[in-house]
Amino acid sequence: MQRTYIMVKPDGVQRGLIGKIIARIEKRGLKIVALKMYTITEDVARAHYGEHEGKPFFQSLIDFITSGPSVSMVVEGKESVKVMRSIVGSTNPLEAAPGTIRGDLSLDMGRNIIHASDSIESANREMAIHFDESEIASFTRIDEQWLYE
Ligand code: IDP
Ligand code: MG
Repeated sequence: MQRTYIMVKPDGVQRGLIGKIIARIEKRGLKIVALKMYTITEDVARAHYGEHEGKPFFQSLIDFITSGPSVSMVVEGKESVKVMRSIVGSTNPLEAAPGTIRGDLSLDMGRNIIHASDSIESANREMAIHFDESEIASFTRIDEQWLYE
């Protein structure tokens, strides 16, 4: 099974959307195997968004992501990277399809409430930034035999 890294960003936390977002992930059948809330430090934020260093929005992105608590998760399941990117929707909420998290719950590129890793390589890199391996649980959900053939 594949793992991906998900973050409810500070705007999602402030707007009281943690539960709604987690419910969508769980309902799809994906399994949350790690979860914690903390305020990301500047160093962690720069490592997490390293690929965007030098872009015009980089500093405001760092300021925003460190501005308050966010919720970090590891989500596991069949093709979880691809499935989570499709549940999350396009980066620009104005282009995100209705039914996606961003398309239903946000309006602005800089306030798009959730992060999801864009590849298996990014997922592995981001999980290692935010979690120790010992913080990631290994268990079977009781509905797994009905989720997978
Ligand atoms: P993603 O979150 O859909 O993977 P990325 O291109 O990796 O999108 O960008 C990371 C985050 O940086 C986005 O979620 C968004 O919050 C912010 N961002 C990306 N491009 C812009 C921009 O052009 N203006 C403002 N913020 C941006
Ligand atoms: Mg990205």
